[in-house]
Amino acid sequence: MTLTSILFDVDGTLADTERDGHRIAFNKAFEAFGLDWNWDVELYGRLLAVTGGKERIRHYVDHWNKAYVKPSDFDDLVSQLHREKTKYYAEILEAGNIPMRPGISRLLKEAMARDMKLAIVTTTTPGNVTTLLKCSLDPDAANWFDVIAAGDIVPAKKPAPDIYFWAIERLGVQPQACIAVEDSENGFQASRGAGIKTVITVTDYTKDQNFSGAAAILSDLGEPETPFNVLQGSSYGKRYADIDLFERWHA
Ligand code: XBP
Ligand code: MG
Repeated sequence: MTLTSILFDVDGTLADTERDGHRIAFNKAFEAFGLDWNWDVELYGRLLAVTGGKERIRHYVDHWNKAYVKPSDFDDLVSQLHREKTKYYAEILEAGNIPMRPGISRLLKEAMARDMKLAIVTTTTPGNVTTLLKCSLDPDAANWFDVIAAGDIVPAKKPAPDIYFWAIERLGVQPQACIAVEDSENGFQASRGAGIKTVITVTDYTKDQNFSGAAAILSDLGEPETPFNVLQGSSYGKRYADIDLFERWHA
């Protein structure tokens, strides 16, 4: 089957958002609510095992802060904390501090020039996606995508495949016509669970995770002047990922 569609994860894949974006925003929200919780770089890496910010806060309280006595309205508190966190995260993006990863802008433009279908498939809050695209890619970049699948639209977040199933149904394509780009084991399990071939671009947080069965594992998508490192799979003699290379991985 011909490759018609590329599906992109957001956090860790489009941009390295977690350590200096989401993590900082969570900590600011905790401080604003008078909580002495602080997620350092190492702890946050462990908390990334759970996708979704609200889910991550609950997981932290249940597993890492057992001394904390939950108030009766704890669910409300989680929602409020997460809203506050989302506000701070937008401020960080608007300050222009989170660039796109190498090759993302170039590959998206090449895919559009070839009339391919593009989708975003993420567990993050929808507003985070549009703000990131606007601030770090292009003012109009949200319109580059045929489908944006984000946040709570499916109850079961990655590693469940549900968000990928939702996205390909909206795109109107078969999984065999797609490639996904992911950075994490949770994301890879989701895309693979939906039957979609997946290329991995690792981050510092995910480089030691298990990606066996991926079409390729790369440092990043690379640029002509700053080539990628191929950690697993073949680059067919190429120095950066373009649509031709995606077609070879897909074949
Ligand atoms: C990554 C996530 C998200 C973010 C935080 O998603 O798990 O939860 O860490 O965003 P992906 P929210 O890699 O699928 O893009 O606080 O908005 O959930
Ligand atoms: Mg990710």
